[in-house]
Amino acid sequence: MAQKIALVTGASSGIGWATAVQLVQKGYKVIAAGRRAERLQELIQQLGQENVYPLQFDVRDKDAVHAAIAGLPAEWRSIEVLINNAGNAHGLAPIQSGNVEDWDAMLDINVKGLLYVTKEVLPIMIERKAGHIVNIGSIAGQEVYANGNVYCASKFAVDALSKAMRIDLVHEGVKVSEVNPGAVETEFSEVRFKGDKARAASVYQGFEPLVADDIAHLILFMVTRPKHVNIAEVTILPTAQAAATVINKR
Ligand code: NDP
Ligand code: 8X3
Repeated sequence: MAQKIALVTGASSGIGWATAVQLVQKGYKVIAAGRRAERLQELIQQLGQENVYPLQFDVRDKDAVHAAIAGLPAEWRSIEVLINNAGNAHGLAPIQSGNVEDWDAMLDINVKGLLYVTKEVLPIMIERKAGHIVNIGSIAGQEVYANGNVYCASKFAVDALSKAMRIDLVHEGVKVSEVNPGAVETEFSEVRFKGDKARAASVYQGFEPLVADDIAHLILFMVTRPKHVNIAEVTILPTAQAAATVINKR
C-alpha cells in the first residue's frame, strides 16, 4: 500500500517538528513547511529524504503558498492529512498599547495563513473525496485573558473556522479536527517575547508544562482513527493547568 502523505506547516520547530517526526515514525511521508530552510534540512537529515519533502514559504504570502503547493512533484501531491500548525503569539500587551505590526503578524499568520494553505490543499482532498485537516487552535481560542487580546482573537477565529470548515466539508468526505493546547514549552514564548529567553523560560517555571511530543501523540491518535471516526475537538492541558491563566505553580 502507498504511504500516506501529510503536510505539516510550522514543521521547523515545536509542535510541528514533533508531529512530523511522529508521522514519519508511523509510516507517513511528510511535506514539512516553514520559513527556516536550515531547520527543514535538519529534519530531512533526521528522518531521511525519502520521507520528508521541504517546502519553504511564509504562510502570509498567498502567491508563495500557491506556488509551493502547486509545484509539488507528482509523487508528493496526494496529500491526505494537513496539519495547520504554523502560528505564534507576537507580544503580550493591553489593547491600548498594542503594537500594530504584532497584530498584523498574528492575524496574517494564524488566521489568513491557515486559510491560504487550506485553499491550496482542499482541491486535492475534494477530488479524492477523502482527507483530514487538523487545525491547531489553543486554550486562547476558548477563553480570553489579560493582554492576550489579538492572539486570543486569532485563535477564536481558528476555532470558528474549524467548526465552519467541518460543516462545509462534511459533504466532501473531508474530516476537520481542532486541537486546543494549553501551555506547551516550545519556542512559542521566545517568539512572543521577541527573543527574551529568560522571560520565556519563566512562563514554564514552577509546574510541568506539556512538551511538543504530547501534542504530536494526540494528533497521531486523531489522524489514525478509522475512516468513519472524526475526533472533532480536543483541549489538552498540563495537569497543573485548569484554565488559560489558572496554573498550579509552586
Ligand atoms: P514554535 O514557535 O516552536 O513554532 C511555530 C512554528 O510556526 C515554526 O515552525 C515557525 O516556522 C512557524 N511559523 C511561524 N510564522 C510563520 C510564517 N509566517 N510562515 C510560515 N511558518 C511560520 O511554537 P509552537 O510549536 O508552540 O506553536 C505551534 C502552534 O501551536 C501555533 O499555532 C501556536 O499558536 C499553537 N499553540 C502553542 C501553544 C504553546 O503553549 N506553545 C499552546 C496552544 C497553541 P518558521 O519560523 O521556520 O517559519
Ligand atoms: C498558547 C497558550 O495560554 O499562552 O496558545 O495563550 S497561551
